[in-house]
Amino acid sequence: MEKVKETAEKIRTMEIRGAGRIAKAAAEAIRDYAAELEVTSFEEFAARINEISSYLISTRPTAVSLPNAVKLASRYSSKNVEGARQEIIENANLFVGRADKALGKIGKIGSRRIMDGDVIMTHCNSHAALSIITTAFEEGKDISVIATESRPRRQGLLTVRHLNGFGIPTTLIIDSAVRYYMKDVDKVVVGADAIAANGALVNKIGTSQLALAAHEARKSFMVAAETFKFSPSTILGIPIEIEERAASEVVDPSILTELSNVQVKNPAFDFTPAEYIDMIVTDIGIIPPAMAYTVIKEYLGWEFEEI
Ligand code: RUB
Repeated sequence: MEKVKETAEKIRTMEIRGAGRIAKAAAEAIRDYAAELEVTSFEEFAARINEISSYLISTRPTAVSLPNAVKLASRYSSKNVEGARQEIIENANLFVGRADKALGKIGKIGSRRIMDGDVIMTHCNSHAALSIITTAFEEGKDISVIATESRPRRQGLLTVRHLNGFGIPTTLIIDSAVRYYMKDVDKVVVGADAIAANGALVNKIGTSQLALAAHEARKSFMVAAETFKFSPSTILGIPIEIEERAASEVVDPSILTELSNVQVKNPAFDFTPAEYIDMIVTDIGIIPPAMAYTVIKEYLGWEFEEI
């Protein structure tokens, strides 16, 4: 239990962050918990796995990769403890292996759409988006990147550090400079925390303004998303919850004590409508946003009663 709590805390405090890494960490936590779980009955085993699954899912509400990973990892059909334990270990390992492979596939497929000389704008810190950019560069394409700072947590600093490590020429800008620089951009490449059944994208707050500016300037807007970022519950009409984070991430709380009429809002993600998205690069190929429903039904293998 202690190890799961540690992982959950790291996800909550964003020491582990980014939808893909959150998913992998949760699958590994369930696997390790199941492997060491000491119980006296199968019913107790099932109840403890359920409890730990809900606990992990509660850490961050928006990234659908988290409940998807937990569901895929904690599946079992055996009706005895040892059988179920082995199934969970195997399913969790399968998920982690597939997640790692998916990043490579997205990089390979997406990089084919990056041309020599392209200037790419990206937002926040997405390993899927970075996989496309670094693969294109390693293929010998002469590209450069404009990366947003991504207030308030400044994940853009992680992105520029990553790109610098590859030797990719990179410009760091503040979020409000996105439209100003769009004229210099050829393609926007961003990641995903969730993709709804109607093809709408949920990603770091500010993503929709990149999409809007790209649309206005007729620049291509590409999303990099593993299939486990697609949201099954949106088929049933359950909306994706946007995480609201602490005001202290935006402004020093001592300033607010003097300003009794002021409140701070800090949504961590926003929605980009499907019509602003040119393509979604997934591990099963490039798809239009209109195919989101098919991905959920065909590739996530979700049954309606399971949702
Ligand atoms: C991170 C974020 C990323 C997606 C995709 O938000 O919005 O773009 O999670 O990342 P936060 P990846 O920092 O709040 O977790 O492609 O690495 O899964």
